[in-house]
Amino acid sequence: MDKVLARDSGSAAARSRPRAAVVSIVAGAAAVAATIAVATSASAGTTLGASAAEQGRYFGTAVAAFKLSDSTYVGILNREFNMVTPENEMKWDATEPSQNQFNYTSADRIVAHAQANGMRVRGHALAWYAQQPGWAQNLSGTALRNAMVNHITQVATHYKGKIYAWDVVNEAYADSGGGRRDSNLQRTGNDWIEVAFRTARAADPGAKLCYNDYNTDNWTWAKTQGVYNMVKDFKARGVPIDCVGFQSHFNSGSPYPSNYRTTLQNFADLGVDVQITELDIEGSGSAQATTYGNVVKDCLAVARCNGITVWGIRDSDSWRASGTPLLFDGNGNKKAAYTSVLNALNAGGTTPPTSTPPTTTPPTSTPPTTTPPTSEPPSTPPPAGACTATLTTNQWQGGFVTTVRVTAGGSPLNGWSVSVTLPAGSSVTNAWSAQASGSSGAVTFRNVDYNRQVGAGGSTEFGFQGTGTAPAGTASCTAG
Ligand code: G2I
Repeated sequence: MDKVLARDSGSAAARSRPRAAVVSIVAGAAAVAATIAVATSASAGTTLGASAAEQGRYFGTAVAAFKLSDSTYVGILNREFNMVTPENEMKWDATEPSQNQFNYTSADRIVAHAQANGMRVRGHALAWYAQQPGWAQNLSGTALRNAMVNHITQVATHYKGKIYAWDVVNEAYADSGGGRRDSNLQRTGNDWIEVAFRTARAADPGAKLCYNDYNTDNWTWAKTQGVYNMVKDFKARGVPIDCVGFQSHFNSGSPYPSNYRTTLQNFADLGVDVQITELDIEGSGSAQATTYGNVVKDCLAVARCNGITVWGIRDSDSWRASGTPLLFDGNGNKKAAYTSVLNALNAGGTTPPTSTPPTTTPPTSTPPTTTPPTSEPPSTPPPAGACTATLTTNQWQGGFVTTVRVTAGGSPLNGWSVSVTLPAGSSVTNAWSAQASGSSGAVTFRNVDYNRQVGAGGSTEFGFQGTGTAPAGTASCTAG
């Protein structure tokens, strides 16, 4: 039997693809689609998505909604990829063309296509100096700051529970010098980026929140260092950031650097996931193929590299079409670069992924520093059962996000665990602010370091995401 991946990345895809390995069952009145992996012969993957899933990663592409009626395009998309990024449809000018009037038609189409085909979605992008609607370009100061917060809240809420990771802020650093890029958003105050992240976390606590940029691939570049220092500062101060996106648009002017893996690893060592978000490599033939293979190997070598997204399917779909930077030619044929990527994925054998869900920081508290590592547990542990857990669920066809509030009784908690029972056919694909044991049936979630202690009568939250039907509204909580 093929590996059934219970890891964060690629698990949904592993269950839904390759087609031969999957049976889809539509169950129950809620018409919730549950997917079950069944026995199949063991073999290396034959598609990008399946092979990436074997390594616990995803393989994605940018998608344009208007191309979803192109059968060649959709054929490749559905066969090869298990993550999609709307290329333009979730940008500010697309989703809020007039202030406070939202239009999700094109973006919803992509999300629906992804969900119907077992793919996940990277949201791109909530706050960016470019592709702003005209009305936003004309705002400044508090009016622009408020408009940004409203935009993030509305869009992230609309897609709550449907987004694997959001590019919360895109391209906020200057091309040289290591400082911030000047923009109308930057001129609202240097804290605009962290405000964007806190706003996104409040709206969709289940999505990983990423900072995304280009020319941050070479470790020695000032821009890379600037972004690195921002992420380090955010982690130190509890600003909710989960991941960094490396666009990785490579060409002769901005080549693949030999220290790329070092860059990915150094960012990961800050305690964030890393994702290659917009990969394209100009060129052709074996040179292009070799570079593509190297990028894949670098991601596989870094445990917190969750996956790779290429910025389009065929060369003709690319924003740099004349540079033929993608994996399929204009006719949809696989290029040498495709084979190189597939081989590198199938060779695998490097660093297993680390499951790294959003590390939800309660909005009003700054956790670890307030908990001295040497603090003694209470000499008399609180009695078992001295806590309660309540579930809040957002269910959609085929999946759910559940948020769990753990509330201490009359005694403080020094450690807690919550058990839930999932309906048959459902499984947990990731969890945040808690460590999950098991992924189906009875699943137990244990506190992580920062939320181990809960004061008498106080509470803390964690969450998990899954496929199938969410557990019903009760769970048992155990102290200790
Ligand atoms: O520029 C490459 C990428 C760099 N990182 C951020 C990405 O969001 C960006 O993607 C590109 C899209 O591939 C292009 O398709 O972003 C461009 C600017 O938003 C996109 O181009 C725009 C054109 O500039 C517009 O004139 C056009 O209306 O595409 C729009 C929709 O086709």
